[in-house]
Amino acid sequence: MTSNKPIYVTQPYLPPLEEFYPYLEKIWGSKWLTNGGPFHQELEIKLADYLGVDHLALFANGTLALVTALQTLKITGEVITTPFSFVATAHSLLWNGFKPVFVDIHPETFNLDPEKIEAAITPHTTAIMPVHVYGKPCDVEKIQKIADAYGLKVIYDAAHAFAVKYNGESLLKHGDLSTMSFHATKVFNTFEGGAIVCPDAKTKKHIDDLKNFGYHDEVTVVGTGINAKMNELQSAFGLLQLKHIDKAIDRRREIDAQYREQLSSVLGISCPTIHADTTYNYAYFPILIEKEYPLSRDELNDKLRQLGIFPRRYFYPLISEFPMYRGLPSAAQSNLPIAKKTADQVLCLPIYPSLEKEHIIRIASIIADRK
Ligand code: T4K
Repeated sequence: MTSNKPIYVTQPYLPPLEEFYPYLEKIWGSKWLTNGGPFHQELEIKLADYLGVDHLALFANGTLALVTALQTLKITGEVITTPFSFVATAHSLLWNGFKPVFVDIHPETFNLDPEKIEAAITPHTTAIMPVHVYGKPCDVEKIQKIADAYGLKVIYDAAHAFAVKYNGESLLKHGDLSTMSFHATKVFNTFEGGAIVCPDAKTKKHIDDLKNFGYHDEVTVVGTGINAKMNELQSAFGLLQLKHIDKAIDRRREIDAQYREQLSSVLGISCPTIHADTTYNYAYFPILIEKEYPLSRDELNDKLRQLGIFPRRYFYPLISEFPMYRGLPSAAQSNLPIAKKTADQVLCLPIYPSLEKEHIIRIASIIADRK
C-alpha cells in the first residue's frame, strides 16, 4: 500500500531502532563520547576495509573534510574545480583563501572535462579539485596525467562516491586525497559525517592532528587545525549502518533499473549513462529534460511538486552563479556552456531504499504523461 506522504528526493536509510540500543548502552557505560573513542576507531578500520582503501580519517562532515584536505596538502593560490557541484566544493577553497578557477564539464559524465583543464592552468595553480558528481567517476587517468605534467595535487571531492569502484578498484584511491560525505542524504550516513581517504599512515596522522585543532600530542600543535572530529554516537550509527549497506545499495540498484525501464521510451527524457568498468552506488537518478520533451525542466519540477513528489535540481544554479563567485573571470557563462545547459536541464528523481515500486511507476507515468 502506498501512502500520501511526500516523496522526497531522498530519505535516510535507518536500520531497525532496537539494533541501535546496544551501541547506546556501550557509550553510556564507557562515558567515552568523542575524541577518537572506541567506536570511532572501529569505524575507521571497518570502513577502510569495506571500501578497499588503505587509510581513512573520519570527519564531522564532508565540508570540514574538504577544508582539511586542502590544508593537509599545503595548497596555495589557484585551484581548478567544477561549477557543477554542491556549493561546499568551492566554499572549501574560499574558506582557505584560495581562488577557485572554474572549468567546464563533460556533457556525458557531468564531471570536469579533462580536455579543458590545461587551458586554465597558470603559474599560480597548485591543485585540481574535481568532483565525482552523482558518484560517476571522473576521467581519473587523464586528470592524473595533467597533474603529473604540471606538478599539481589532485583532491577528489568524492562526497557522492561511497563504495564506487572503477576497473574493480575503489574510486577513492585516485588522486592525492579523496573526501567523502556521510550526511543524512547520502548512500551511507552517520547523520552528519565525512572522511578523508589517504594513501599512507603518516598522512593519516597529520590529518588526525589537523582535525583535532592541530594537536600532535598533549603539548605540541603542528598546524592551524580545526575541530572536525566525528563523535561516538555518529560512529556507532555508522557501524550499524555498515551492516546494512549492501542491502541498501542493492535496493538502489533495483530502483535505478526500474526507472530506466519505465522511462526509456519517453521522448526527450535521457537517463544517466552506465559504463561496464564502473560499479555504481546509485546515489542519485539524474534525468535530463531535452528539447523534444514538451515541458521545460522547471515546469516538470513544478508539476511533480504539486503532486507531492519532490525531486531536486542538483546542481542548479551553478556554483559560479552565486554572488561570491560570479565576478571571477572563469565564472563567465561563455566559459561554462555545458555546465550551464546541464544545470538548466537536470532533475534528480527520488531514489532511496524504502522507495516503493508503486512510487516509481507513479513518478514515471507522470513524466511519461508529457502534459
Ligand atoms: N561536496 C559535494 C559534492 C556535496 O554534494 C556535498 C553535500 C558536500 C561536498 C558537503 O558535504 P557535507 O558537509 O554536507 O557532509 C543536501 C545535503 O545537505 C548535502 O550534504 C549534499 N551535499 C547536498 C547535495 O544535498 P540540501 O540542502 O539539498 O538538503 P535538504 O535538507 O534539502 O534535504 C534533501 C531532502 O532529503 C529533503 O527534502 C528531505 C530529505 N531529508 C533530508 C534530511 C536532512 C530527510 O528525509 N531527512 C533528513 O534528515 O543539501
